[in-house]
Amino acid sequence: MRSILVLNGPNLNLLGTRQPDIYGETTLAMIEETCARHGAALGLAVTFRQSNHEGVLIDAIHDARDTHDGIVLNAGAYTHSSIALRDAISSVDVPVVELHLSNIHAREDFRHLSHIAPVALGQICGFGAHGYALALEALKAHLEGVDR
Ligand code: CA2
Repeated sequence: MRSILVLNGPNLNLLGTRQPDIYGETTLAMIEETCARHGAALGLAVTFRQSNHEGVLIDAIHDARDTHDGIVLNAGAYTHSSIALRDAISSVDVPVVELHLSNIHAREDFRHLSHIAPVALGQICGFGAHGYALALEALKAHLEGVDR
């Protein structure tokens, strides 16, 4: 069974508690449950993690080299600031789907730049929590060679 790491960055532990107009009412625990269930239906084993710390996210990406076939990454605000995260993705041979709950291109200008996008397989944004299921499907299709 293929193994996918779903990795979430800063402040996403607060999902469902504040700013529901932007990020919805779904909590991160609910998203984790959906990922596990949807992943199982797709034949994927899903490991779910969240950290508020850039270095922890970088370590998780490095560790994925030996343990996971793909990564779904919601890097939160580090998306717009972290060249170190971009370099971490470039340094491992693991496909990454960039994920955002909100449509970052329809928000403030500073959210339009993603340092992740140039080194990601693709980007999914604007579909709320459902984006995680879409990202798992995209990774499965990629890993099975459907999109080649
Ligand atoms: O839309 C997304 O998923 C984002 O990655 C979320 C980040 C934001 O900085 C990115 O531009 C887009 C912010 C996550 C903060 O999540 C909160 C959730 C509830 C309450 C406060 C923050």
